[in-house]
Amino acid sequence: MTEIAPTRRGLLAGAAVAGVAALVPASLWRSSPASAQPPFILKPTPPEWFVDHGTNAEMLWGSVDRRRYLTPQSRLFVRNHTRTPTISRTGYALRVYGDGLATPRTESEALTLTLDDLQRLPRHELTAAHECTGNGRRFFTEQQGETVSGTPWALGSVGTVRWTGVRLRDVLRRLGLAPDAVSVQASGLDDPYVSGGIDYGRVRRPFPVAKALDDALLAWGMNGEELLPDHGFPLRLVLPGWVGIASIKWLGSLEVARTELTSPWNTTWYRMTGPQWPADSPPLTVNPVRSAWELAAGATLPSRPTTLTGRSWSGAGRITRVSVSLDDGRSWRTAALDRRSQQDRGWTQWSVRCPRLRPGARHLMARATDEAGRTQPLVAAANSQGYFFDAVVRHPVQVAA
Ligand SMILES: Nc1nc2c(c(=O)[nH]1)N[C@H]1C(S)=C(S)[C@@H](COP(=O)(O)O)O[C@H]1N2
Ligand SMILES: [Mo]
Repeated sequence: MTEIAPTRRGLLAGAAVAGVAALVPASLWRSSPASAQPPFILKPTPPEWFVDHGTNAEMLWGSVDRRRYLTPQSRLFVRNHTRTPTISRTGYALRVYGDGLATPRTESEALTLTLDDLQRLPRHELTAAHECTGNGRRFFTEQQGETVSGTPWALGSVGTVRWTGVRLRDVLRRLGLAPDAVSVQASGLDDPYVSGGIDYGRVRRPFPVAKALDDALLAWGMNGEELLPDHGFPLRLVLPGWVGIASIKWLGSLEVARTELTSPWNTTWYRMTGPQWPADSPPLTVNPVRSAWELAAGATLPSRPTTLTGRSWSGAGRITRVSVSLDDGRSWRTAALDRRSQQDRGWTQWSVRCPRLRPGARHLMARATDEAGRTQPLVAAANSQGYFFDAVVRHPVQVAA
């Protein structure tokens, strides 16, 4: 991969030429029979590392290596609405269109950018937490007795990875943005999503141009490797700090518009819904604060003094404080913050020296505060789709005799 910045002309010329000839093979665009069939996920997901949730796979916190800051791609959770598509690098091109371009283009007139085009732009790397909106969902039921829909994740639909790619603002500035562009819609190349007999079309979600011009990334690499098919090969969008759904995998197109775009992924799903919420609650964006112990649920701890570790993260920036309780919330102490990413978008690793404990069952609890001043609550805000479980999780352990 080259680190040398291309000339402006290089990309523009390439894009313009490709724009005429729509280089994406028709097979990628034809809508396919949409009921997902296994295998949903292509990488190995052995039960020592993952919980199988059908089209999704959850990382087991008990399998996390405390010496490693980054989540290896092989260990990262997978969240698929249908199944991982196999896309070849040679046939691939990103399509960009819409009336928000300086020179408006319809979808059939889209500019197309190959990976080579993108890789000639200034390369950017970013370490950030990556997390599903529904992470922790099962605790709405387990801790709060609430019924919610969706994948019953414990806390394992999260990781911290180092993305490699190009800033979306560098791409949009080169293509030329209309001064009044407001919205960008990203669409994936995976099968259309069908649920309850309704075909919702390709997985897609709009986001503000302001985010596109701030820190959005078009990523082709993770932790120095090329993306695995399950994580979006050959190219995905990354909206750092935002809900996982914002980071569209297998990125097929970007529509740039002068009006607000919508999709079911910001109107029906990924908003707070239920009796407590207004009908026009906004699409979810910045992830909340959460914490996890690097232990399996029900893990056995020695009764002798030991060091326990965990991680906390927030979509809004760095973690400033972590309090832990080793006695079901009766007393709290401050954990040592051991390691975080220099860019402050990744999680913080912490540890606590645990004294000799009485044998038997107990719960560990961890509660973090971020630099935006947000502290994890003891009860998460109820919502029918089980998003944003940010409350302190009661982690069951057994202290050995
Ligand atoms: N095209 C497409 N992009 C997608 C999804 C999908 O199903 N299709 N799932 C989204 C959701 S809900 C999440 S949490 C993240 C998961 O990314 P990962 O599987 O690489 O961990 O991808 C997002 N991007
Ligand atoms: Mo998600």
